[in-house]
Amino acid sequence: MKVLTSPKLNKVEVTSDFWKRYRELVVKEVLPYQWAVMNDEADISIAEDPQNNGQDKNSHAVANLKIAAGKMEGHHYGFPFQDTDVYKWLEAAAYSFTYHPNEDLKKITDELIDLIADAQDDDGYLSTYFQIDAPERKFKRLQQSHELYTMGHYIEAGVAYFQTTGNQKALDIATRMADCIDDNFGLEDGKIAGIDGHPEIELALARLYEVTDEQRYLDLAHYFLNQRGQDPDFFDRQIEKDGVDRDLIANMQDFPKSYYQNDKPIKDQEALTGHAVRVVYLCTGIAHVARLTGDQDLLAACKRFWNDIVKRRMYVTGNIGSTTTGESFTYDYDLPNDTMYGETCASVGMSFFAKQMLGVEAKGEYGDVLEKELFNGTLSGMSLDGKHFYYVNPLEADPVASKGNPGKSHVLTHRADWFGCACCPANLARLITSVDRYIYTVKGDTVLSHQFISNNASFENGVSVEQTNNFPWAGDIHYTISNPEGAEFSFGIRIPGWSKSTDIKVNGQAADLANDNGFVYVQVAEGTTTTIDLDLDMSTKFMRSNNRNEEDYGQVAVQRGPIVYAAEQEDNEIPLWLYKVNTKEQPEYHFDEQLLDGVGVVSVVAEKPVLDDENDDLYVEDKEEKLIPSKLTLIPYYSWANRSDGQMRVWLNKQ
Ligand code: FUB
Ligand code: ZN
Repeated sequence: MKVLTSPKLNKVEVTSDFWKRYRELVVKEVLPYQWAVMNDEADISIAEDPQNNGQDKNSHAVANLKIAAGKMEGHHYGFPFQDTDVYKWLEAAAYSFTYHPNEDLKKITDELIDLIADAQDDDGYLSTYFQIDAPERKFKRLQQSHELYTMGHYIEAGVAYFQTTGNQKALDIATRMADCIDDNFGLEDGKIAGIDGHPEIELALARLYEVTDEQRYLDLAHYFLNQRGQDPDFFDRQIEKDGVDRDLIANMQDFPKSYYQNDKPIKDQEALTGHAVRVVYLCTGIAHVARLTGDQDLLAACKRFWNDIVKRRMYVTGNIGSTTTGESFTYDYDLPNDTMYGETCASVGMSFFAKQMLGVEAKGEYGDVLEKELFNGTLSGMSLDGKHFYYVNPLEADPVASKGNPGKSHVLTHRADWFGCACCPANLARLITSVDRYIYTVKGDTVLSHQFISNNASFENGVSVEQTNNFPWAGDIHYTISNPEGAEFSFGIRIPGWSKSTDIKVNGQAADLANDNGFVYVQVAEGTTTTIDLDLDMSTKFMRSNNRNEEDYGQVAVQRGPIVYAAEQEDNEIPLWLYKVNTKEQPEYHFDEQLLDGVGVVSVVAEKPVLDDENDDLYVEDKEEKLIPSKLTLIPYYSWANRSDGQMRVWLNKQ
């Protein structure tokens, strides 16, 4: 008798031109460049590091591992979490093998696994700063040490490397690390009843559990989530013992407990605040563990925290983190555009969170935000040549302001070669090389197609899905779904929040499908081939912000499909703040193949006053302004700062 099985995803081959360009760029430029930088072999300048971390030209990240492995002499250099640059890079490389096998790179990564194994202590511990220069302080200053954060990043890389190459050693390093952490942390006598100041280990252990099926790892992830906020003085007591004047990262102890999300237990937190990347990594772990364990408190918490971020603290581009002070969230609706932070890692982390929320429940909003991040807030973190990066992603920038106002010096108007704290570049690389994992979510007998990224997907039960489109530039999306011998299943397609009218045809016939929480569903029976054609509303829209947000009141942002647009000095006469957009006139749109590697360009009708003379008085009585008809040319936000150094604005004054 034939056993019919539910669909389980096997492989997703990305065929989207947009994403293929980025994914090949990572293989050809980004990975070799970052490897050279981490080996101190690249001729780079990191003098403009907005974090002003007092670094020299070198990363030293690979050298730290060599020293820990006894293959080189010297001291550790860089942040205590410098190892994570290498691990994120390794994870990015691991995913790249699924679409671009590369023997030369594989030789490097296999050798890197060997090096990491050699650097690992016998008990599974691995954090090169402590191994090289402060063994007596292991696990003694967890607020700042990033030891579990660092090992968490390796665990993620090890899992990915094992999954894509079958390298058992890569996974063994990860399980030995997890065992070490399990031996040292927990509520049992003799263990440390503590947590790490930077969440990451939770989401990493959940991933490790999924590949090993080892319950202890899920329990440990659950422990770290439950323990957070149970003992708010834990870090202070450790610091007292370790020595108050011995900060591993200057002044980190001055931040409040909420900065580390350690002021209250997760179940009692209304919203999370503090450091933005910490928040979204924590939320990713909460959602993942909630799904795996069914913990109702965690389920409720991740929905609460999602709502708070998305409804009150997120920029129109998906960026998060309103202030450079502590790279943090501030308060609801505080979304300044020119002093903001919007760290690339925070948008990458928000993508992780959205992916996990899609696993928790089939709600289109999660796919909407994931899409917003993928096409805007994350991609802006890298230049089109793959060798320059943004840490801070502003929505308004002016080189004169960045140079002249210390409060804006963290806002760069061109991307940097590298950073003293280089968390973002490889984080973005691993997101791009794994974007195939962000297209579908399978839940029981339902396959959710939530991202419009052309691909060929195959499932273990013989089901295949071909998705073709020219997204994000065109809104016609086509699916061919064959189900030769699998069980009947439900195929859910996200209807994006921005598409106000969507035509759907099933097998060539117009279909009136109910929108259920942002998805429409088509049943796919055994032995059938089903075609679905979607026509999304790609009209260019003027967006406004909730008017509780003071910064954007009276202004509009331009969006077409998922792409948020920006005006740049390169295309428009400055100052950009003088333009007043006429929102009653429909913007023009065309695709320019030659510009910025091929982008959609929008032109909006505007008016602007004549620029006052430098010798005019600073203040004069207000009179009706004479406005001159004008136009503003806009390019996708993600592609800004790839030409000359100049002003940029997303939010534009409205007539
Ligand atoms: O603390 C480790 C990483 O460095 C964080 O995730 C980033 O925000 C940067 O501060
Ligand atoms: Zn970062």
